[in-house]
Amino acid sequence: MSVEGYLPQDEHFATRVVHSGLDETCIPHGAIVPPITLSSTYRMKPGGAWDEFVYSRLGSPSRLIIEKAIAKLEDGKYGLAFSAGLSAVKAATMLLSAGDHIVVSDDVYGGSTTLWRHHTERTGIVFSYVDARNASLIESAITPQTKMVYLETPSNPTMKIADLEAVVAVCRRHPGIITVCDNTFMSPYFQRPLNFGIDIVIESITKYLNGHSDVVMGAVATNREDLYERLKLIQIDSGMVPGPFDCYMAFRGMRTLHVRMPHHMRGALHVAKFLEDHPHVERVLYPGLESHPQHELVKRQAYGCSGMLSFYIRGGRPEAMEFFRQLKLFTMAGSLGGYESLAVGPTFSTHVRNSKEELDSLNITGAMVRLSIGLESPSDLCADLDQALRAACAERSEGGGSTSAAAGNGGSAGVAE
Ligand code: P1T
Repeated sequence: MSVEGYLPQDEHFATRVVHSGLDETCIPHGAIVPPITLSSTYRMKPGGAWDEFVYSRLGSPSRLIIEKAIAKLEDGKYGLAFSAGLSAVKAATMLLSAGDHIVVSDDVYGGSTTLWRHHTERTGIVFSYVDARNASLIESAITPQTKMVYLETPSNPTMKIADLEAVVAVCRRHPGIITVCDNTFMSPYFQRPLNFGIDIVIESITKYLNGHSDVVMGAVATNREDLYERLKLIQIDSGMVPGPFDCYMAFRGMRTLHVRMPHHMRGALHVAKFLEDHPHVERVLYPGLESHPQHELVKRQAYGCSGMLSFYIRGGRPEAMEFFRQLKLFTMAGSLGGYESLAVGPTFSTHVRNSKEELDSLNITGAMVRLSIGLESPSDLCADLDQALRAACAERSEGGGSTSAAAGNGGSAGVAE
């Protein structure tokens, strides 16, 4: 289903979601649903050779299914599944060696920067963070040692958009640079970066691809055989592989990606417009809104926008904390992309280990709220946000600025039911 004004959706995408991944190797006995193959090891033939599978870390029928499906959904030739989204992030940077330089968009998932700062930098890989909204800043940061440019678009949680075509054009002027794009916030339903010449796409399957908040898993997809071969070795040599049950669950969740995503967008747009007009909201960040500074760009490179949005509550951290306490339908929790709506403050969740200076420079403040809009009725979500905002902000201004412990304990003072 195409969204007006955005790239026209591939009319065969839904069929790929429903059918990709399966062949006779993986579904014996004519079963429609693939079995979960639990075996950790596989029998050798009498001569000492193996058939397709050897040992589960190296590959298993359950994993192969999802890897084939991911490749198809990303418009790629190759897919690889990992034990977590962060394992896929780790695998991409394991392509680099000591002395190599990587240019990263300045606002990426805090877990990715934590991984790099605590575990990757000391291996001798040098990181530069730049505002990837401007491709020329990326170009200025490139040195003879630069081997990778790493993007997240939209970024988590400030929703900045990188111009995929422009970044790829810059990198092609510097042969040897591998371009990577974390596509988790969009999912392949709304954005397929390989079509813009990006070399490696990363997905946290945990999010939209699985869609049910009950699996942690990641993936990479690529069109480049050389990168696939290297990433495959990293995958099997590091052991960052998902188990068969998780593969089954994620594959099952993935089959309805095209049904869920338009509803996430519809809900998020409804909520974003509602928040934009709300007296207790300072600013809304949603690329699907006309007011988003890069709305035209996102329409040129995506098929729509997902259910992810952020906003700044009028006031500061105390108002935000009271707002979280007052929510009834939204659950205060990290993660995203499930059928249920979640709300979280990046400063105490996704970016809890980033420095204050870094958060300040990215405008990730205590007043920032990030929402993952689920599949509930949008009007019910707006009603919940409205009552929580009014309770948090109106009550504080009436009460002279002190947080109401009574309301936090479930009292109803100032809450419009
Ligand atoms: O949690 P895991 O499956 O390892 O995925 C890591 C990851 C990678 N990339 C992006 C853009 C992400 O948002 C994440 C995980 N993010 C959250 C848990 C979160 O609440 O934002």
